[in-house]
Amino acid sequence: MKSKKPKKPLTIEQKINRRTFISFGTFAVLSAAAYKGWGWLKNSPKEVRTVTAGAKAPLRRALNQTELAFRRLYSNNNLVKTYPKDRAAKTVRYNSAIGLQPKSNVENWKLEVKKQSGEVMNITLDQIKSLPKTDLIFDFKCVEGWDQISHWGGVKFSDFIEHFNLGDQANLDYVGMATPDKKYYVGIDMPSAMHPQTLLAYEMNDQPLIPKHGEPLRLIIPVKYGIKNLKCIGSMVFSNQRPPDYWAEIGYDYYSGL
Ligand SMILES: Nc1nc2c(c(=O)[nH]1)N[C@H]1C(S)=C(S)[C@@H](COP(=O)(O)O)O[C@H]1N2
Ligand SMILES: [Mo]
Repeated sequence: MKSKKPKKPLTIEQKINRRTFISFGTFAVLSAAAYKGWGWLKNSPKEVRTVTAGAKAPLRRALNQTELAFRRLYSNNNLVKTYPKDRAAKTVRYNSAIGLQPKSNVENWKLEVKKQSGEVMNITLDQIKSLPKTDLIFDFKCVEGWDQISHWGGVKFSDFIEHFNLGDQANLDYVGMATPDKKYYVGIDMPSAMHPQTLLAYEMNDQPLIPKHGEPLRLIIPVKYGIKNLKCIGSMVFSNQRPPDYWAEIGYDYYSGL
């Protein structure tokens, strides 16, 4: 057997060259992989346009997985932080008015509730006001970047469900809500709707809601961004499919959780 030639120690320059080679080599391989990955994503089909739109299918899959992970992490046992009444803003910010009625129409207002079977219930404001009232003072957050501590009063969505014997409907995956003219609409996953701090609110700062804040009844759902807090609810629908959602249709996150 041939004896092994004793290795000559590398000179400093050789060492540097070798390192440089390895670094550049690694960089080239990773770049190629990134480029290929990008190409794959670029050429992959877009999601089927339904209630969400605009994302590549693999990205939507990833987003939906992320949503699931967050849903599991933030169960209904987690309460949003609340504040004493004196911290609530006296002048409450007002933001956007899609679907709000030009003329106040409280006298004729009714909440239309559509069950999965197609059966429709019409509920009056007085019926809703006859349920126990819950007050909530929390930090309302809009995706546009502002937040404000505000004070709302109304009926817990979960109390509403119980009182009107809608328990079977609450076993479905989603509830959709829309303004009377259907111009603004949101879809809410049932666990968030049934969260103990979700309200069908008819008061702000102990006063009946004024038109620009959603008279006579609005959704206050502190586990979501402002976009989901529909002002002026006209109808409600229960289903296992995602109900249409105004902002999700133009690319915002369907879940919009905090
Ligand atoms: N009907 C209706 N509800 C709506 C909106 C809207 O344009 N129309 N805007 C949403 C957004 S983006 C926010 S931040 C809040 C703002 O509620 P506020 O005007 O009472 O502050 O309402 C939400 N609910
Ligand atoms: Mo918003």
